[in-house]
Order: sequence, then structure tokens, then C-alpha cells
Amino acid sequence: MISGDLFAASDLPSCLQIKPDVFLLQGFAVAQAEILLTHIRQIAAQSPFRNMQTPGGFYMSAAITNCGEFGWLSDQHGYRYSAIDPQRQQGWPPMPQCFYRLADHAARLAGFAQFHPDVCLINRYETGAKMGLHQDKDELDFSQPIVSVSLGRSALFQSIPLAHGDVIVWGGTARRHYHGVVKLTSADHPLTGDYRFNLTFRRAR
Ligand code: MD6
Ligand code: FE
Repeated sequence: MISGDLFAASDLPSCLQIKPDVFLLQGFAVAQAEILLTHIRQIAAQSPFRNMQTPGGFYMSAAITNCGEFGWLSDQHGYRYSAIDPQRQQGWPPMPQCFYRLADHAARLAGFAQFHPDVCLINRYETGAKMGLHQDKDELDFSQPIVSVSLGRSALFQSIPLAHGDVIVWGGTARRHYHGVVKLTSADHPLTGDYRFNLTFRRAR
């Protein structure tokens, strides 16, 4: 039986606009964190995390893999999306239904009712890893937001502290803003140990 309490205001997930067109859903993915981490392990068993080379010849400190129709890649030739994981010479593992549902739900709460991600880029950070200042601009349609899910250890994303289970929806005027992740200092999380994982859902094509 559905009780009135199910729809009490306090049960609605909070969705805070923290900057123009940047929404923070604090703890939104906490309840699903363990199943998400299980899927990440299964994806990585097929398409392993790897430290990709940048066009400048350096290696990224965050290790990356993908699931979905396409995956984001960096190598000496540049940044791009590809339907093929060059490491295994076949497609990326499929995007689990629960990933898709989480991204869709978060996007809706932030006002993006028509988000259709075809990529989930998965970043893995350990102590000392960071993500330099960048724009996400390899996608075709900038009216589609990016939904970002943080798992495990906390990190500072621009001036925003992101904790386990926090979700960011990044769209509209913010979509092409520069951003980065500050170098992680030593700390452990009970579910991920030394690691922080970040899922970013995107529409590439
Ligand atoms: C990270 N995130 O949080 C890296 N990009 O590890 C991103 O680069 C990012 O969280 C675009 C939109 C949301 C993001
Ligand atoms: Fe980004």
C-alpha cells in the first residue's frame, strides 16, 4: 500500500543549484554504491583501467575505462570517442541498466528530461592522481548535460567537495566551462580503499 509518507517533502532527493546550471545531488547514489562498484569491477575485467597518453606525450594520472556504445580516448593523436576499445580490439562493455536509470533520474531532477547518454566514462584516482583543467568538448550536442557520480574517497572538483555518492549535473551555460580535480591526498574509504571512482555520463554522438 502506498502511504502518504512516501511522498513527504523530506523524502524527495535534494537537488541544489550551486552555480549557474550546475546542480549537486548530495548522496544521491549512496544507496546504490555497492552495486555500482560491482558493475565497475565487471566492466574493468573486460576493458581494464589504463593510464592514457595525452597528445602532449604525458600520461594521465587518473586511470580510465568506459562502458556504453562509445568510449572516450586520449592518445598521441588527440582526444576522441570511439566505438572500439583499442586495448581489446572490440566494443566497450555495455552500459548497465542501473547506470542508465541513475543518470536519467539525476538529469530529470535537474530539469533535463531528454538526456540520452551513450557513454559512461569511468575515472579511477589514487593518492597523488588529479585531473588537470579541461573542457568537455568532444561531444556533438552541447544541449545534453553531463551527469557525474563520485564513489569512494572524496575529492575537490573546482571549489566543490565531492563525497561518496554525490552526483553533479552539469549542463546549459556551464557545459563548456573549464574544470578539474585537485590532487588526492592520502585517505581511505571503507568501500574503495585508496580509490576514488568517478562516472561521467555523456551523449557523444
Ligand atoms: C571527476 N569529472 O570528477 C572528473 N566533467 O573525476 C569531470 O571531468 C567532469 O565531473 C564534466 C562534467 C562533470 C564532471
Ligand atoms: Fe570533465
